[in-house]
Amino acid sequence: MSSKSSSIESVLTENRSFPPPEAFAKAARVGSLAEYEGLYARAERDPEGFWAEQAAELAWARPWSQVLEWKLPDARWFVGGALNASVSCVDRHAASWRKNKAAILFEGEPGDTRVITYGQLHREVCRAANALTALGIRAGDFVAIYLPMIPEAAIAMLACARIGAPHTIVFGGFSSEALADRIGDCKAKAVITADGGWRRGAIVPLKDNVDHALAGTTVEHVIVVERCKNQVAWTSRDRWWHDVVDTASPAHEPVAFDSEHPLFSLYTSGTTGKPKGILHTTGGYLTCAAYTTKLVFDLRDDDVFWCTADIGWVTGHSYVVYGPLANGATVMMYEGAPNAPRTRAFTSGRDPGAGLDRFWDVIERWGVTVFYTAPTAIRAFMKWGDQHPAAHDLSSLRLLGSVGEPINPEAWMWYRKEIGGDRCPIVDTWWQTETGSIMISPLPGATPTKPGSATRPLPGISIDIVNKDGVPVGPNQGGFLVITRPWPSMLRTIYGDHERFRTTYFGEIEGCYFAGDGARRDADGYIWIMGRVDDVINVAGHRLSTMEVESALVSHPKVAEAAVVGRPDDLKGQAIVAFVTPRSGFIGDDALAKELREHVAKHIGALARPEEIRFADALPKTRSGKIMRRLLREVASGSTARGDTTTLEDQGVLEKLAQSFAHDD
Ligand code: 7RM
Repeated sequence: MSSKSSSIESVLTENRSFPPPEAFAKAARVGSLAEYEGLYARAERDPEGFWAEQAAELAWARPWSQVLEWKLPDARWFVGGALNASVSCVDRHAASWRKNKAAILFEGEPGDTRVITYGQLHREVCRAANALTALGIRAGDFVAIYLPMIPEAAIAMLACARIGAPHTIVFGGFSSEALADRIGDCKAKAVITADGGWRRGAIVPLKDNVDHALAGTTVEHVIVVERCKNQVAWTSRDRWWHDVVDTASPAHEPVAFDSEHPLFSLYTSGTTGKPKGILHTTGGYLTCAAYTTKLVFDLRDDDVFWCTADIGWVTGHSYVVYGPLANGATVMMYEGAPNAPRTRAFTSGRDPGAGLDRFWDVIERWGVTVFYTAPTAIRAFMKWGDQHPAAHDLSSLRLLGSVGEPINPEAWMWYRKEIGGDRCPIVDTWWQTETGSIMISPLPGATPTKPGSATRPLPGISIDIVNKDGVPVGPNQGGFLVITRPWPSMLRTIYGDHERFRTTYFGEIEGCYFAGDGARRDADGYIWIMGRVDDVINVAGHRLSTMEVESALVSHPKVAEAAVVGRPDDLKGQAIVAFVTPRSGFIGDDALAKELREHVAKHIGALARPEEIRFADALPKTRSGKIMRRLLREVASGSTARGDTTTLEDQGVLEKLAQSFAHDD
């Protein structure tokens, strides 16, 4: 083990000896549905008063003079206020009894571990801030971060925030072209990367990718964390993190920035090929990240919160770094793949197994109490088999979360039973990169859940479901999900394209924010997200949501996962093609295909019976678990043009699917 690691047991014992939880929340834990409704009503009556109360939980250097200035589509929150995000996330805890509390529990894919207390995090963030400043990075300069899930990722983000340099994180699984596009778009002055990162036992060559991406860019400096000790090329703009950060002073006087100072931009794909740089600002974003973490996950000082998202995704921004740290919580950070075993060097020579239980192993060894992951991961776990979680003691868990796509009821039930042991509430949280923080979610212990529904909006969030004229639709009628009032963590613009921002989000439905999702609200006021409105197939003049057909398929006991697309069809306009991954132990043969076609016909109607069923071991997905239907459409229609595949997690999957098509036909 490296000298940086310390024993897990000692940290957890330390945690238990701290004083009981205190002062997390003035808007305390919500204990019942009536209490939720009361809080919701209060926020509706006085939204600005409500949000001011939430913002007051942060450390402000200068109070705001006005809560909100709103001129659709432009919002300014906490106008005149000034703060430094890293002070709320780090300094105030480091200056309290939490200084020796673990902020980050880290496990690398090989099995190496580190524990970083709030006191240590403070010193590291200060060092990194000093190092960036010494290199000439100033407030307003963009810094690109291209790192694996290692503590330096959080440290780099907070150091950028500390000096007012907005960060743009590019997911480590993205190619050098994707990185170059994003660096070029935000005109980043520096890149923080690593020599490599571990993924399924292999090294992702991050530094090499950066080198390829940098030709003809504005980047002046590259800071490289030594992680895998793989060989890297070196130029005059490169610096080792340990040379510039470890040697810098651990003291740094933070400057306060305007509440509307940009905190970060994060690229997300849109309907056109060009990714959108979603811009978030400081006061409003941090207010909501902190508020929603407190409300939805109800974190206490003895919790270990594990949000499995990579920091390259907005979920990692809000629920690995800004939200939990603003609350003084302990977060778990794991570098690698969910199906990678530790190496023998870290299992005291014991057989590490195949690694299909890695997440449960992490939960057990670190005592994770709150676990937040994506339905796609849950369906993978189902596919790998129940014996893997069953082999571990998961009794430390008290709350489970889901995010990224609608969770099918079967996966929900499996999650509840096999992982939560029927004991843990599940929070199904709906939100977007654009919303910055959770908008719709049950509150544990207050909102009765229904499998597959994100339930009701959080206090302060005004949601409606409307038709294209903006008229609210009735119960159980499908419509567009909109947010009818501004909220502090709303995106402020698409970087460099304010007009696209206006038309995309405020130009579709008069007077409100258009999320791009279809949804319905049931008679109890529960919201059911139906998926992106552009994922619609038209079969013989009937509009079908791909989601609907997929839900029917995954309700079949032999199906682990399904993706449905339309293929041009001379007769019907579009024909339904379903890509299906069977659950372990079942074979995708003609008999199963027939069974599934009938199953869908029975559940939805003959109209929805898939024309064709294609079995595949895996579906092409983004890292956050969103099935890339566009690619499947291309495969299904026999086209070889692939367009932009930079967000695809595993390029191999696509090759396989295309081949299976060519050979089977
Ligand atoms: C956090 C995140 C946003 C899109 C969104 C939805 C889908 C996310 C849920 C969900 C149903 C959920 N940001 N989505 N969460 N659909 N239930 N709980 O995923 O910008 O990457 O994606 O994801 O379609 O519009 S994101």
